[in-house]
Order: sequence, then C-alpha cells, then structure tokens
Amino acid sequence: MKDLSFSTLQELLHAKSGPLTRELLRTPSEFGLGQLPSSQLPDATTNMVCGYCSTGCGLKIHLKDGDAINLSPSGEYPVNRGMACPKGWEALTVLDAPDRATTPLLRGSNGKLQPVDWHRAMEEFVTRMKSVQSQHGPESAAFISTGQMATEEMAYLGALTKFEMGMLHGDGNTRQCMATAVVAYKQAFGFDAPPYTYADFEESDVLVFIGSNLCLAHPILWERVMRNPHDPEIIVIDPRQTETAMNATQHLQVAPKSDLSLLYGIAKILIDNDWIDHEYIDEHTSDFESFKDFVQQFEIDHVAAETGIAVEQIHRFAKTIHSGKRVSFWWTMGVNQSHQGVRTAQAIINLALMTGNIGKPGTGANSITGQCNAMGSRLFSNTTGLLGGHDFTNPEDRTKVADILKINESNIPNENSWAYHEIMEGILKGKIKALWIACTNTAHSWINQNQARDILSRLDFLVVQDIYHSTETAQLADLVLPAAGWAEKEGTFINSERRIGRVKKVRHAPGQALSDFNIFRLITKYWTKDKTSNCGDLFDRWASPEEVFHSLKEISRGTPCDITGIDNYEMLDEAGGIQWPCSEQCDDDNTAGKQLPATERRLFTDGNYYHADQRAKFIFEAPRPLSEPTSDSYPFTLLTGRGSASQWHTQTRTSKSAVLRKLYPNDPFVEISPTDARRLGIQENDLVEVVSQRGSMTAMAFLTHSVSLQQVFIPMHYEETNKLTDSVFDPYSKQPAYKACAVSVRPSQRTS
Ligand SMILES: Nc1nc2c(c(=O)[nH]1)N[C@H]1C(S)=C(S)[C@@H](COP(=O)(O)OP(=O)(O)OC[C@H]3O[C@@H](n4cnc5c(=O)[nH]c(N)nc54)[C@H](O)[C@@H]3O)O[C@H]1N2
Ligand SMILES: Nc1nc2c(c(=O)[nH]1)N[C@H]1C(S)=C(S)[C@@H](COP(=O)(O)OP(=O)(O)OC[C@H]3O[C@@H](n4cnc5c(=O)[nH]c(N)nc54)[C@H](O)[C@@H]3O)O[C@H]1N2
Ligand code: SF4
Ligand SMILES: [Mo]
Repeated sequence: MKDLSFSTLQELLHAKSGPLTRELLRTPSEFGLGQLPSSQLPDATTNMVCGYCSTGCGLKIHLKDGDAINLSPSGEYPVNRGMACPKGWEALTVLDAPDRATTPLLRGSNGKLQPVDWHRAMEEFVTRMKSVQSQHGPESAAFISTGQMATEEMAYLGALTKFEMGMLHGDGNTRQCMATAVVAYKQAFGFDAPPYTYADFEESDVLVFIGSNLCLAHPILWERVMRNPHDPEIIVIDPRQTETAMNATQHLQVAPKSDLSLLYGIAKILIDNDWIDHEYIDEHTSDFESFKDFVQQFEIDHVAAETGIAVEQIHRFAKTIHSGKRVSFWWTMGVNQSHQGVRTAQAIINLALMTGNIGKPGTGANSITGQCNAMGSRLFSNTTGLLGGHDFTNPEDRTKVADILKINESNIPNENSWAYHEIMEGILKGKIKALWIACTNTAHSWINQNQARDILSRLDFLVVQDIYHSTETAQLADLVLPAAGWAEKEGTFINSERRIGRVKKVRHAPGQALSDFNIFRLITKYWTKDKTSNCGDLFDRWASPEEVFHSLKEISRGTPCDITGIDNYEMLDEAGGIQWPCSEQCDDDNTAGKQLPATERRLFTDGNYYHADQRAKFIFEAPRPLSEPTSDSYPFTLLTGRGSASQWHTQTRTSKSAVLRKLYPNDPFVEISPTDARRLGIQENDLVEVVSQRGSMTAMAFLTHSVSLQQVFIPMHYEETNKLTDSVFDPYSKQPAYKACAVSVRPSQRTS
C-alpha cells in the first residue's frame, strides 16, 4: 500500500494536528489568564463560530487542559454581540451522546451493521465503489454533500469525487434550502451574491420578511431587529401567524404560494403612483420597461382575491415601502421552497431595484441562508458549480481551476451534475448504483419519504458519513463512516452575510471517529494505493484544511467572491470574521485601525452588478397554479417548517440535550384552526391522522388561530412529516416545494 503506514492512521486518529495544535498548546498566559491557576477555572478560551444555523454566532470556548469544558457567547463578535440561542449554548453537550459513531460499521451477511476497523472500511469502500464504476461506468457512483461541513472539507470532497474518482453527479442538501436564492441572484445580479450585512437589520426603517420565521429560525438576527433604534415598520408575509408575525406591525396572511401575485400587484401600485426611483432604474438595471408592461395585469382586486389579503392592506403595504427611507426585504424558505420560488425571489429583488433600495445602509433584497455553511457550499462544494463560483461548462473556468490546482484539465467534468432529485431518479432508473451521503440525513429530510426510502433501498452500495450511527439514513447504509463533529475539527464556515469565520478542534472526537477532512484523506490514500493519482500531488499538498483554504483563495482571485486578501486563519480570528469579497486591496479601513477589512460591508454600493453590462435584470413570469390543489378528499393545505428555536432539522443533534428536549414537544403535532377542528370533532391533544396521496402520519392536534382555515402546519423535525410531502420542484432551481401539498385530517384516537 502506497505510503499509508500504521503510523499515518494513528496520526490521523489521535494527533491534534494542524494549526489547531498551536491554538491548544499555547500557555494560559498567552490567553491573558495566566494569573488564575485555580483547578476549578478554565485555563484558556478560544473563539469560534457556532455549528448550527447560518447566523454564525461567535462562541467563546472555555478550555481546561486543552479541552473544551464549556462555552459562552462571544461579546466581541460582530454578529451576536454576547448572545446565543439555546442550540448554541448546548452545542458541546450534544457531542457526548451514546449513539455517536465511534467505529466504522459494515453491514454483514446477517444484514446487521457491525463494527470494523478503518482498514477494512476503506478496503470495502474502494473495492465496492470501483466495482460499481467498472460495471456501470464512472458516473454510476454519486454523492450528496451538505451545508454543514467546513468549506475546506466540502471542497476536498468535491475535488476527490469529481477530479479523482470520476464521478459526475454530486449535489448538496443546500438544494433543499438555498438553490432558489442562488438561481434568483445569478440571473438577476450575474453572481450568487446576497448583498447585505447584518447591520442592515438595525439601519432599516422598514423591514419586510417574506416566508421567514426569523424569530424562531434565526433568533439572534431577530435580536438584531429588536435593537433597531428607528422604530421600524416590520411587515411579515406568511400564511401563518408565526412568532415573527405576532411581533410585526403589519402581517399579510397570504394564501400559500400566492406571494408572486402579491409582489407583482405591489410593483404595479408603486409604478402607477410613480413611487419608483427612475434614476436608479435608468442607470443600474435592464428590462424595466417590459416588467412595467407585464405587471399592468395585476389589478388590485384580483390580487386581493387570490392572496386573501384586503385591498386596503395591500395599499398600506405599498405605501409603507414608498414612505420608508431605508427599506430592506428579507426572505427565507417560505419563498425558496416553492414550485415558483425563483420567480418569487426575483419579484422581491425587483421591488428593491425599482425603489433604489439596494447598496445602501438598511436596504437590500436579502436572502437569509439556513445552515452554518450554506454559503460555503454554494461557492466551494464543487457540486452545482465548479469551485469558487465557476462553471463546469465554461472551458476558460476549467482551465483556470486546473492551472491553479496543477491538475490535468481533462479531469474536470465539462458538464453539470444532476440535481438532488435527478440523482434520486437516476437510482430509480438504475443509472446510479452507489451513493455516498456525507453530513445530511436524506431518509428524513428529503421530500416524499416513502418513495425516497424505496429509492435508497435499490442501491448496490450506500455509504453514510455521520457523527451518529443512529440517523435514519445511517440505519439504511451498507457502510457507516464515523465523523468528528463541530468543535472536533478545523476549518471555516461562511454565514448569511458572507462572513467567513473559523471552527476549531477543541475536543477529541470519540473512539475512532475522524474529521470529515481526514476521512477524505484516508479514502484518497486507499483509492490511489495501486495507481498514481489523477490529480498529481494535489491531495498531498492538501494535507490540512488551511492548505485547501489557500487554494480556494487563489481560485477566487478576480471573481466576485475574491478572498485573496485573507492572509491566513489567524487573520479571521483577529478581524472577527471577514466578509467576502476581500481582495488584496481591501485591507485598510477596519475600525480597529489595523490592516484589516471593515467589520461590516455590503455589496453594490457603486450600483454595479456582475452582468457584462453591469446592470441588474428585472426578471418575471406569469404565476402558476399550486402543484397539488386541495380537493374534496384532501381539503387542507399542509405547510411544513421549523417548529421551535430548540430543534434542529432531523434532530440528530438537538434531541441529545436534556435541556433542549424540555423546550419542545417530543411527539409530532399538527397545528389546526379551532374552527376546522370543531367541524371534524377534534379536540385539543387528540391524536389525528394526517393523510396525503403519498402517505400518512399520526400527530397530536394543537388547536391554534395561528393557522388559517383549511391549512395545517407540521414541523419538519419529525421523521413522519416528509411521508406526506410531494415531489414537486421549482423548474429553475430544482429546489423541492416542501411548503404546500394537499392533505386530509381525521380523528385517530382520543388520548384522554
Ligand atoms: N431552530 C431552528 N433554526 C433553524 C433551523 C432549524 O432546523 N431549527 N434550520 C435552519 C435552516 S437550514 C433554514 S433553511 C432556516 C429556515 O428558516 P425559515 O425559512 O424562517 O423557516 P421555515 O419555518 O422553514 O419557513 C418560514 C415560514 O415560511 C412560511 N411559509 C410557508 N409557505 C409560505 C408561502 O407560500 N408564502 C410565504 N410568504 N410564507 C410561507 C411558513 O409558514 C414559515 O413560517 O432556518 C435555519 N434555522
Ligand atoms: N418537510 C420539510 N422538509 C425539509 C424542510 C422543510 O422546511 N420542510 N427543510 C429543508 C431544509 S431547508 C434543509 S437545510 C434540510 C436539512 O436536512 P438534513 O441536512 O438532512 O438535516 P440535518 O438533521 O441537519 O442533517 C445533518 C446530518 O449531518 C450529521 N452531522 C452533523 N455534523 C456533522 C459533521 O461535522 N460531519 C458529518 N459527516 N456529519 C455531521 C447530523 O448528525 C445529521 O445526520 O431539510 C429540508 N427538509
Ligand atoms: S442563532 Fe444560530 S448561530 Fe447563533 S447560537 Fe443559535 S444556532 Fe448558533
Ligand atoms: Mo435549510
């Protein structure tokens, strides 16, 4: 075996390697705590960003003998300023769970997963992947990546699979989440570029939230809104009266997926009243005239009928936008997860452009991301796009990336990957035979679960790389690779406002678990043991996350996400995270007076966009009807989403904290209006059956006026929820439409 000695493995397993070592081996005095030698006190602290949501809060980790013993929110970090939500406070606790994956597991001839050592796991991985590829072609093996690993890990995985292993198809769970925003921005601005900085939450006098339950899904960003000193108007557009809507000054309770008509109707009112910024439109945008003609058909009476919002309320909304001096528009999954998500996001962008509310403090058409590193995945995972926002189909981009990485250009695929759902369909059609899922829980979070599970069962080889062995997807795997989690490894995350922050290894992963980075390195070693690597010495050079970071910097040079001005990881610590872009020229205006970039930076301050003509585009299209309208048999529209600030997605992590478990209902519940419940003979806390054309689930009835008549809401955190959802996708972003399908509700059995 080529240069994979026992000691290499030992080193990977046990070493506190890389830049981290320097962090951990510093003496307490270097952290300013040297005068306090009490055995009770932590002997050092170090800062890193949280590993859950895209807010990207800074957390101070308290260390004892080099290991994390506790944490507290960082007071200096520009994002959270001393605050954290319950998930953040409990982030270390959940790593100590008994179901942590501590050794590789291989499905034996008895059908059960059994522990094996890394050597056996790697032999199995390589033999079976290669056998599938030699029988069915290199493209018959695919991967699903994530928005929750470090950028450097995603980049390594994307390069290893596509440049070395010959895979063509690899997508991320970011498809479920941010694909719509990506496509909307690319088409409108010429690059996937959320323009804002969090200070905008405090600098607006009108904030419009569309399909965002910020209060619960991004609680610390909501805190930033609460710090806004301008007594702002807060407008929430959501079919439900969410926690966020309850705190709004205006709540527009739209019929599900009717946002597009509403936003076009608002555009018409703004145009008809001449409440638009002609100068901005003339100088910085294209296609406004055809947009203006297009929106004429959105008569307010029709819009009111379609959206269920009163004419006066629509007028008031338009007028508030007009009278606001600094209006910011924010959107999340209520927009992205829709059969017409991209056009809805662009209708929001259009409003910001036509009123000149972009590129200035307190403004913007702002998509809030979800996962801690969704932005890293969008730019650097090598899935949808070639590394660094490049394009697989563009020969110049391929040459550039190949030259920088010193690899042969022919190793870079010249076509795009299938999207997540196309990969799933590929399995169904027998074209994909092996799948490697890293850091996402497909068998819970993917849409239309009964079908999804059937699809996964058809694979010849399913590899799941996770920090827990108990996840719904790991339970289906042929091979489970045990990963180290957040705080057990090094790298960087990029948050919603484009801020790159550090994650550090401040504790050992349990058992034989390895960082995702080191798992990828180990696989590289075994994959190339009998042959020379297709990528020359690339993977030898990529021996630490920071080496990968330096390559990514070079790849970003001259692009809108240029980060060549970030010297090294230490600079990220010093600056309190750094927002992209940060080219070599952006180093002179930091508030601390150091040669560091400014703490808050927004895009498009000069009105120049990334299209060749430097203009932003108005993009629009006629609204389409709901993919699955309600009917006599299925009279309710099901909405799904986040249920509480203390639950994270498929709950593999948050369910491990006793504190968090007290903060949310353990069993599935369905929100239903008291009027509908009465009609169906359902009382509070009754068990009910919720049935769609694809499956059914039992949930406890929660009677609340926060949902409208003939609508119900179930959080996504429960395994059963996605048995109901329908495989419908936005045609441009291919993002699943998780937030509207038709269901029926009937009493199941009374609990008391
Ligand atoms: N506590 C917690 N926080 C999280 C997460 C978590 O799992 N738990 N996940 C993170 C991730 S990855 C993401 S992507 C974000 C998601 O953050 P959000 O998008 O804010 O959360 P959701 O609850 O999925 O959806 C937001 C709202 O969209 C509404 N909605 C549904 N249909 C429509 C519609 O047609 N129009 C409009 N206008 N609204 C609609 C729903 O009623 C819901 O209140 O949260 C992040 N933060
Ligand atoms: N019905 C419905 N479904 C939805 C949504 C909805 O609103 N409604 N929202 C969608 C959205 S926006 C999202 S983002 C997805 C999220 O869906 P998933 O990505 O499936 O959800 P998570 O529970 O975050 O899964 C992450 C997995 O990675 C593991 N993990 C954590 N850290 C690490 C690590 O460092 N390394 C490795 N290898 N593994 C790790 C966790 O244990 C977990 O199993 O769900 C989507 N599904
Ligand atoms: S708001 Fe998000 S980033 Fe901040 S502590 Fe909570 S989960 Fe972590
Ligand atoms: Mo997400």
